Amino acid sequence: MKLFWSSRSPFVRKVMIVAHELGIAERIEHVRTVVHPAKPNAEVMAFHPISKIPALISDDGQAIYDSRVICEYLDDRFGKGALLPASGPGRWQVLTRHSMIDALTETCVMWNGERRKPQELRDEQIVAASAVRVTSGLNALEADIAFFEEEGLTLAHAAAASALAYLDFRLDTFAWRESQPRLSRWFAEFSKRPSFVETAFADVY
Ligand SMILES: N[C@@H](CCC(=O)N[C@@H](CS)C(=O)NCC(=O)O)C(=O)O
Repeated sequence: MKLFWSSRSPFVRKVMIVAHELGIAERIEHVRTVVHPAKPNAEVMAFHPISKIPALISDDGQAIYDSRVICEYLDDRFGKGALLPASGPGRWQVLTRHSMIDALTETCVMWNGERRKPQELRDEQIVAASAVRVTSGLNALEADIAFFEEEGLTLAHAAAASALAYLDFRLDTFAWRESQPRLSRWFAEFSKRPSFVETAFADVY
């Protein structure tokens, strides 16, 4: 399999955490990729028409995206569904949490992009609203912490770890740990997992 990959992307990292947890990380060839909203990447667009990463090319040549679909594909194909219940309320719980955390991550990516703009181009309303949304998402995770502490590993756990790591990577002045103490402790524990250590962010590609 090939993965359009970057060491800076929280969505790529989530997929690779899942791949490590499933023991299949070495079966995924990284295609180092640079993407930017202002510069659609023709190589990626040949597989993902909107030029987003991650995008996976399966062994039989099928393009699979976005990150949620890739995670579910890997779990189904290699994990026998270990990271997502097959049916029942538990399935919708994991899928809904995963979606919320992805929305939180998207907000962090947008926030980081806005923050880095020169002051005359920066929209301070977007910056302020991003902080409100992210705080609200983290509050929801803190309120829901029993799920993360007590359930076995799910796709939502991988998504949460990647989202929190991205905050440290790109938005480290946003101090969330004091107001989310249980989430902070859960994240500190998760950070010891080899799947997390092996997928560290780097400002390279
Ligand atoms: N919902 C998508 C989001 C992917 C996404 O936004 N990826 C960013 C990199 S972190 C990207 O491809 N940005 C390039 C662009 O927006 O053109 C997923 O979960 O895969």
